[in-house]
Amino acid sequence: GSRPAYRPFDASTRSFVYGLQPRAIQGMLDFDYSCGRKTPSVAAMIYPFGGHHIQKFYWGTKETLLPVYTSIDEAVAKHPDVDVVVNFASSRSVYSSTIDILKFSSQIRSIAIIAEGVPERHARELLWRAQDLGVLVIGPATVGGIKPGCFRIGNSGGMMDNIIASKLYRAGCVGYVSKSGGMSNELNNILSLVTNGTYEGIAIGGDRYPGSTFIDHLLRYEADPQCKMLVLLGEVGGVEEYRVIEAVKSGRITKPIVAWAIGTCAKMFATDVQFGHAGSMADSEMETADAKNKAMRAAGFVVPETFEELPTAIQQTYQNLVKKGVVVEKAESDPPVIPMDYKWAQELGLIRKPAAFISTISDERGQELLYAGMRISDVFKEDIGLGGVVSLLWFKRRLPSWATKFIEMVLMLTADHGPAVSGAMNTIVASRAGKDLISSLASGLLTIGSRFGGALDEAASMFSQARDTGLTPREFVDNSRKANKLISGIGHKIKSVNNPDLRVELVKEYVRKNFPSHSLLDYALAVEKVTTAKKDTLILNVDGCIAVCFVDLLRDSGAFTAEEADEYIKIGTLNGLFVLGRSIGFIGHHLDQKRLRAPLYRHPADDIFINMADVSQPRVLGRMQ
Ligand code: Q5B
Repeated sequence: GSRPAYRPFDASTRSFVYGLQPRAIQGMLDFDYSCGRKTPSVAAMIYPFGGHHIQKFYWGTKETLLPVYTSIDEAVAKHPDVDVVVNFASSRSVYSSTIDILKFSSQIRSIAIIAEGVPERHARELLWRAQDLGVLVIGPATVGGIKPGCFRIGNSGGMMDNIIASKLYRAGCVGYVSKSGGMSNELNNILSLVTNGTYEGIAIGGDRYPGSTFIDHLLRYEADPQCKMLVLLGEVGGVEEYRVIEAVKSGRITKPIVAWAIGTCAKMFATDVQFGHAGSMADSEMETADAKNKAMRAAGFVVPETFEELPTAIQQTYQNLVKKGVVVEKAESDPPVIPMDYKWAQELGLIRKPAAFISTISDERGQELLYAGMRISDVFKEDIGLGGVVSLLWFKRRLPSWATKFIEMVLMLTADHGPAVSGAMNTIVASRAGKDLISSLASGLLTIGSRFGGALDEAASMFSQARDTGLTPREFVDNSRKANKLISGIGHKIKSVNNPDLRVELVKEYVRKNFPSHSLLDYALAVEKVTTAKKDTLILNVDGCIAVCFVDLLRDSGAFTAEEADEYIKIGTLNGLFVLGRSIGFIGHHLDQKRLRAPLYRHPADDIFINMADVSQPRVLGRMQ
């Protein structure tokens, strides 16, 4: 690339992210956008599993697509402008993936390794190989680092509000190094308050063998004319601070450097203390934080007396540079507004939106599934049965047991009525055409209509209206005939007075015995007397009988108001009973055909009277060419 070795990241840096890390990538893209970058800093993802695909990300208020490649080879070939890899591979695969990436060292010049728990022998080998190839490695065990206004490695810098608060969307003049990512957030904050901000900040990671150390980055900052002062946040353990001391002493580092070694409290413990990082334990006196602070002070670093005084020390050093004219402060400009993620804004209570749906029957969001407020465990504890479940989910209330038993009875006796009825036929034909269970079932269900199985709602409405308006059964039948209207719930293809439908008999018997009232059933039976006098197949059929009994249930169980009872009929509840019951049979017919390996059905032509007598010759519509 065209950028100098001391400046691996600038405003045109492009990277690959190894691993599927959509959140981290979105964070990088949001950062880019806040910096005013014109192109995203992530060019692509590399993920060996799942094949090629693309993923969608926000770019400001718009969206952008990033490719996912399965190998570094392909990614490198497709994106010659990329020279950084942010490697999110796990500790198990980070070694092999980094070795792969290093094969492209002529293009990939920097690698950030985020994984924690990388075995030290692997880390050492990677470190050695990268050094040999002149590739900068940051990590392992780090969030990486940040180059304000230019490039953000993964999640470093924290959430977007933190990025904005610490002014990381534009460059300051202070370059810092620390071990921990958490402390680097703190430094970004301090620098934004007491200086013109961070120029670049790297967290080298807390492992014993980081890919690059304090001195590597501080020498880069020293060489970079845009970086005016240095901050080193060291810690107890290891000797890396002494390498910086050497560089200051030998004149390789000349820029003002403010430093602090964390862990001065270690001496307050009676035994050796291992702090959070693998490397943060003093093996000798010189590795203690106190010894480091003393040595750095002696070498001419600005070292405060306590950590609390670090901001003041940084501020004074910075102000000196301003006074001398080394740093020229620029007027601030506001960063572009990054749209807040919807979820986050909602969580913060900043926005509201009318829900597109309302639902009032069930809720699975809590610990336990609720049916109309009843816990699923109580559904079983109280043994409310299928009728109880239907009463909860359809009517949002618990009905008395005579009513839930009636619902179950209806489901049981409508479950099937042989293979010859319209719906079963269609299920069977569909099944034999090779359709799956759901298609075959749907095919049967779609057959349910005003003549077959779907006459309940209309029957309920016709009979109750007739009775409510005071029509005698005969007047009702006569009126219907005059209006040329069939009475829903009356008539059957094969059942008749002499061949009674025993299902209807069972329903009548149950209702007479258990319902508090059955006035509409009685009215319907009086109507049946009139119709069967004309033709013995004009019986009160199974649809009609269930329908009028259900009206009696709705009106006289005490569980519904009169308005609710009417509404349930109006909104088409009762056909639901037949649909639900008969689904059992249709599924049975489908399984039966599959079990029988029944072949494709074709209806015999001799069973279809084909007649085109009224078509003398094909009619032509429109103009022929
Ligand atoms: N007539 C059910 O028709 C059927 C009349 C009527 C006054 C009536 C017919 C009908 C209303 C809808 C209804 C549910 C189509 C039926 C069911 C589930 C099932 C099915 C199974 C299962 C039968 C002959 C003469 C004509 C008509 C007159 C007929 N119905 N008058 N009110 N309702 N009913 N459907 O036998 O003077 O000779 O011209 O539409 O309730 O689907 O098992 O199969 O469990 O699966 O073909 O039980 O009744 O009679 O149409 O030839 O009529 O009676 O006007 O008079 P049919 P049609 P006319 S239960």
